[in-house]
Amino acid sequence: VHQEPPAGVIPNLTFDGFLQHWKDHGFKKIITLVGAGISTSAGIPDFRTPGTGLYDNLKKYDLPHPTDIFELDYFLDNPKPFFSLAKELYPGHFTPTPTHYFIRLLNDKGLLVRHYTQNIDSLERIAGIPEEKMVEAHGTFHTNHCLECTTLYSKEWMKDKLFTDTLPLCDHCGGIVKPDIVFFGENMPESFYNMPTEDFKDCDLLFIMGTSLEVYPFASLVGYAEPSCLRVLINRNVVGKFTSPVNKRDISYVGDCDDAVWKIAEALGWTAELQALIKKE
Ligand code: CNA
Repeated sequence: VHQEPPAGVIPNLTFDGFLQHWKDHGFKKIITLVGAGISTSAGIPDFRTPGTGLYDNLKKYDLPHPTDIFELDYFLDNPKPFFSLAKELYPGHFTPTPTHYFIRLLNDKGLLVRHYTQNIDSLERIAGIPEEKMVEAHGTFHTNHCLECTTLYSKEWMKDKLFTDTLPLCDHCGGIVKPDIVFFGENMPESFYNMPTEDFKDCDLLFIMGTSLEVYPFASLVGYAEPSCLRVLINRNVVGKFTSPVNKRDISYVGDCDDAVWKIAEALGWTAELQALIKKE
């Protein structure tokens, strides 16, 4: 017996259809999943964009494989490439993008359940997204630990070492001190494992922005969305499973994050508020 596939969660599964639905019916519980692509317009390169991505620009460090820069074993042998990259990416030199402020605006309007980020640039903190609303899945530069004796070091302590090109060695045991950035094979923060089940209950809109969805387990978060949750991918290229022929709830906006958020703001009459947030900060 031929069965019609069930209708989509909104009548028109296009970006315009999504904007129309938001205007007519609203969304109540929004989650954002983001990656390096939301920060490229701030001047921070992503990993995988050919040519400008960091993986294509690590040649000067002479790594056997570009991803070695985030491998713990490699780091213990040769920490210099990571520290010179850390210096390049160090928070404080960059300004958040319209996309960061759009997410802040979602929070100000009481719509943001949680912001899950793979980024380590701290731009969401600078944009004013409250710490308790975030899961910084790949860690931050805000804290540092000695890998030998686990002594905690401040951001200022590490910054001083980085910017004087001094290898950060523990004052107590001489072990190497590493920013709490999650390396391959290291555990993610507890919140990454504890929060999603509750967060995704009744979530009606999931934004996936500026990520290649190639890094697991982060990428598996898209699977937590219930069938009734609309998933909107905003990325320069289509990634993940957003090409299903029996799609009922996925929308892809292929283009720049900032362009997309300005379009959303315009459709909802939020342009002035978004501009004001950007100017104020
Ligand atoms: P990625 O694998 O480099 O993918 C980035 C994606 O964003 C690609 O699909 C790009 O096409 C897309 N993209 C780039 N610019 C834009 C834009 N302006 N608008 C829309 N799409 C865009 O990066 P992921 O975050 O997916 O990979 C996960 C890694 C990257 C995480 O572990 C991060 O820690 C790491 N990373 C973070 C930063 C940062 O903190 N800003 C920078 C570089 C790498």
